[in-house]
Amino acid sequence: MDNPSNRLIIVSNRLPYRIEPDEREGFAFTRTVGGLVAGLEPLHEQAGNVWLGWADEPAGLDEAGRARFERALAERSCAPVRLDERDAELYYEGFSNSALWPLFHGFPQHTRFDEEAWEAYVRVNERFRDAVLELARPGDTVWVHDYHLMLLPSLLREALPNASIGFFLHIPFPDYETFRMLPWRRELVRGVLGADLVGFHAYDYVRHFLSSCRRIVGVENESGTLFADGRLVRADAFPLGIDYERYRTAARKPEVRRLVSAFAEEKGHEGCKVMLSVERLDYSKGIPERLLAFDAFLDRYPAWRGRVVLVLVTVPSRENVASYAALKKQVDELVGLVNGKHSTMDWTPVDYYYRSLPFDRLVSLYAASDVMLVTPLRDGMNLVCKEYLACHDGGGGALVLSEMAGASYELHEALTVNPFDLEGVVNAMRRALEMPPEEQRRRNAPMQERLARYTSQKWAREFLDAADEVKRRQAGLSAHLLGPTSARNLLAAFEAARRRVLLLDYDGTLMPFSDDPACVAPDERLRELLRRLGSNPRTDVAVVSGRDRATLEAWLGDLPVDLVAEHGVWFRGRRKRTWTLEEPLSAEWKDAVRPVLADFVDRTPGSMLEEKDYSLAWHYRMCSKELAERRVVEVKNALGDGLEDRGIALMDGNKVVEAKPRGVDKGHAAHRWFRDPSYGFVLAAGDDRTDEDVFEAAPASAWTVKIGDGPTRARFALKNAGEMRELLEALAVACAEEPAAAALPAAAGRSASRAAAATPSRGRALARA
Ligand code: GDG
Repeated sequence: MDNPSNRLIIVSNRLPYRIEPDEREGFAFTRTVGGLVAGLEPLHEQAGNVWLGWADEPAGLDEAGRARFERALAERSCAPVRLDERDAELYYEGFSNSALWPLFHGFPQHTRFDEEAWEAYVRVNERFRDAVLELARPGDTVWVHDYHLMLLPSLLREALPNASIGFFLHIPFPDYETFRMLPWRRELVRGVLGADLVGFHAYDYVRHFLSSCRRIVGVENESGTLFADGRLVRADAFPLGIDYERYRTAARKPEVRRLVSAFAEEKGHEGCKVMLSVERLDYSKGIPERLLAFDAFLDRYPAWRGRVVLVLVTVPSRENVASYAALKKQVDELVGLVNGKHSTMDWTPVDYYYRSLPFDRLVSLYAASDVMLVTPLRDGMNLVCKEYLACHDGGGGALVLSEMAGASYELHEALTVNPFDLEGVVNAMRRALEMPPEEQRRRNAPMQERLARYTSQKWAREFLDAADEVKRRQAGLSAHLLGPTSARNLLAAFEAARRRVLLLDYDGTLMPFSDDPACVAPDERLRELLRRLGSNPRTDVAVVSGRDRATLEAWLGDLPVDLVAEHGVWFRGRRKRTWTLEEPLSAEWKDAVRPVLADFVDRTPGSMLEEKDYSLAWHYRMCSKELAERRVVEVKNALGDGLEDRGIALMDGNKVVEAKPRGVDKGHAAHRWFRDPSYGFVLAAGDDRTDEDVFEAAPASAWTVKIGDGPTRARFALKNAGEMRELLEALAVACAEEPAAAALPAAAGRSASRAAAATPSRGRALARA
């Protein structure tokens, strides 16, 4: 976003305008208020930036009216996404607000999982993708908002691999135990991981998200940095603020002060205090619980009867969702109950409104209220409490705030309550009503200072700066990736060499990982590829693996390739086809180690023991990371000293600890080829810790390639096994183009560019060239 010609495309479910029918024009636009809009408004107003969201055309417009409508949208830099009516209903009410909203807020009883609604959610996310693609230009930043569009980042990523894409979730991200109830949990996590930067209101939500990434799709993180499909992604907390100045100044406007006085006169007669609550009518906001607490308060402290009014403003919301209609009925009844029970001839305890208020009216209510009750059962952030404080800048006011709102992380000077603890809420109501003005100011001042500093505008700026930073870090990393130039050079070196050797790890390099190691038999395409490369008279191929020899033989034994099993214990040449021990070894030690590892398998659900001829491997790919980390230390402590005396070493691999004879490693095994000077081209590729031994042992001129992310001694990196496959395909194509008498160095001088031009399916790494 540093370059002003690069635009920001803001994408959210709705546009920042309410579009309503209007008799004269056919439609009327009203700016919606709220934190999201306030934060993004200044950015949206910058030339070129666009806001994209679902907006239906008002009914009954003629052609001229429709043209006027389009113009009105364009003048406001808005791009509408039109949705099929049935899809819109299923996506919005059926999935977003009946599955995601309740589950993410911890209300499984209101959660409905419906396959048809999910399918509509997918379709609508795709519809949004198409709309963004129509607009997006190279260099644009796309910022996707909220739970309605969790698939959009990865849908966009597929189409625009290098685009800058941010995602912000405005609601809580639930803990793993809750999130995993979703039948489509994998798709949603994957969907979000298409972004470069994933933002949440609070660090706890970041933690939960990272935990789901790890446990659901196996993507680990290091302090919030993840590698998803080889691409760096960051997840972090960006607590949304408010447009502080807007509320502060509004509360001082003469017309608002007049409303405040009128209100105070009406409600505050004879010293009657006002407690206020304002929110959308939503079960997450804890409205019935608040009413019950108020009822209990009036029972417990009768002296307050007639001296306090609860002004309860509930804004209509999602009325077509059944649980919301039921809540409306419940709140109506409770208000009736409390008023029926406590009212007197000249005092009604609950002043209840079911409507949205104009901005000035809302601000005057904030300013006139002695106590603000914000007691949601769960709330991503909650802006109302922040707005209340802004309207009391320089004055008093007491804020009762739920610990379950994201805002409570920042506003700890408020009277914080557990909204499920009725007694606690009752006590907080009393303390707030009786709080001396001096204490009110002392508590509010530091909160107001922070809110005035970290505004919604600052929030937006920080998010976009952080997204830029991710792009810079990605660029730094890709310098190491095998880019087009290096790929061209590699191919040229391959073609030029009279003899060449390819040393290839198996798991994670030739085949992607699977939870079950037995399930990664080579597919026919891979076998064919190895056959083509291995049959080339100038090319030797060796699969250098930690696998046992029986498996390697069953999967690859008929191919013209050398095999190394158990990290170098066994060698099997392509011609003799018999296994030989690289050096004499003993397996007696296994009897002592086996029961110890078996014990760890029993104590660590999801782990398993693999027995090979000369090694024992304890795999923990399927275990929870926290537990595995502890157990790895314990395994090493339990085995450590005793093993050393027997000449056995413990080796860390990819989600595996392996006990094996010391000195046996892939690096030693690779010397067989490295010491042969006739190889003019050496390629060694692997993804694991154990492949680092090969990279270390390789001659400086070798093309060492690490598959995946993380620190490595290899000179180059490819993102995943898929890209490795593409590289091998390109080499196989180059082999096929060589003349039949290819054993001769005749082809050595051929230019790589000619080969590159002749090989259309060279794979992405090379195709970029
Ligand atoms: C979601 C998350 C997160 C309310 N009544 C009236 C009115 N409002 C305005 C408030 C405030 C906004 O609506 C409500 O924002 P909240 O943050 O309190 O709650 P949600 O609508 O649930 O918003 C929430 C937020 O997204 C932003 O990320 O904080 O956790 O649930 O700005 O002032 N405005 C007017 N009349 C009303 O009657 N004019």
